[in-house]
Amino acid sequence: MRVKSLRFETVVVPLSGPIGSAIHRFDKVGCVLAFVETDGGVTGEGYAFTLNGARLAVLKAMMESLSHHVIDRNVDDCEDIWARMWSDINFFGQEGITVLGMAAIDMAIWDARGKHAGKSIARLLGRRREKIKAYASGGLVLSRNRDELAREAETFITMGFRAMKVRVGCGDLQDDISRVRLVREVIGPDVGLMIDANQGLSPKAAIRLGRALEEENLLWFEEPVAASDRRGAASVAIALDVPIAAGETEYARNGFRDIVEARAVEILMPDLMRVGGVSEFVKVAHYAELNGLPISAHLFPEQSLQLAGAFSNTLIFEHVDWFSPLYDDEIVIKDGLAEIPDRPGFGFPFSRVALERYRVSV
Ligand code: SMN
Ligand code: MG
Repeated sequence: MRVKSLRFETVVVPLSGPIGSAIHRFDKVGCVLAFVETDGGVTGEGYAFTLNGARLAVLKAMMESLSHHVIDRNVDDCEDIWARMWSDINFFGQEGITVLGMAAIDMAIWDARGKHAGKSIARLLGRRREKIKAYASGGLVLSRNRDELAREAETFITMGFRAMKVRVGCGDLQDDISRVRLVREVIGPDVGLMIDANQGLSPKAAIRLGRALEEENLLWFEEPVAASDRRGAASVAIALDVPIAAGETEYARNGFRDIVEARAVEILMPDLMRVGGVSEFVKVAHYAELNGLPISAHLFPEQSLQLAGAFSNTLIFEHVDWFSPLYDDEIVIKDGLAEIPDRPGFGFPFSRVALERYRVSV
């Protein structure tokens, strides 16, 4: 099945409220959607996104610059297409915007492969499970006050979640501690709780915070320090019992090799666009497994579900509702578990109505 054309659309989707972390502040997400049309009558879909819609034009131009690697190619040659794009971006650098551009195209090709075969991507990769434990990640952020934090934690429980993540790194260690303790009080001892500092702490501050929260029985401590500070992250990992999770800021094989070799991380969190798409996600997931490390995909909830369905070392699934307005289908969460759709490709085609509503020109 050959690719006849590749086209892109840009959308900006408003969130239900602002999201503030130690380093982010956004109230909408902008996406460049990639559509691969094949001579088999199938449309494969993928995307990459930016916070607040910043630099959408750059991202779109990056994708357009890679189109010639895909046109007229058989979608089953996805490994060769990936390798050619990877080689092409070498001159600009194999991280950042270059990798995001490749990733959206690679995702669209895998979606087309699945749709052509009439199989979900989990089935194409080899299925491991039909449901996965989920955690709520789209709230409990620094931009909520204490009342909002408590109410949101309760809402997540009502929605069926049995695990959730709180953002820390507000600049005041005592505040961070009391906000995490407040959420723990609201949800009780049996609901999974993790923290994410979004790179906002020094290694010493991270160790102090981790020690102060030992009693809270956290599932992990995510991105305690700057992603570039591998040595600092390793020192936090040695000092604390709570597992250190990171990887959302790493690009492709090189990034994951570096954090694993530095012993800076105990749970790997590949992000479908920053890792370079499905083709590279597969390699990172297996690399983690060979190193005895669990993974938990970062964002791309509708697509990452298929990956959670395929790899033995998947720990838990990150749920946010930020992108859900783009789809007709919804992620189903019951008793703390997310259902992994058994529909062709990613199983979440973009809604035509949503594309009309959120389309922007860049
Ligand atoms: C996160 C990522 C991107 C924007 C805001 C927050 C967060 C996560 O680190 O893990 O989801
Ligand atoms: Mg994070």
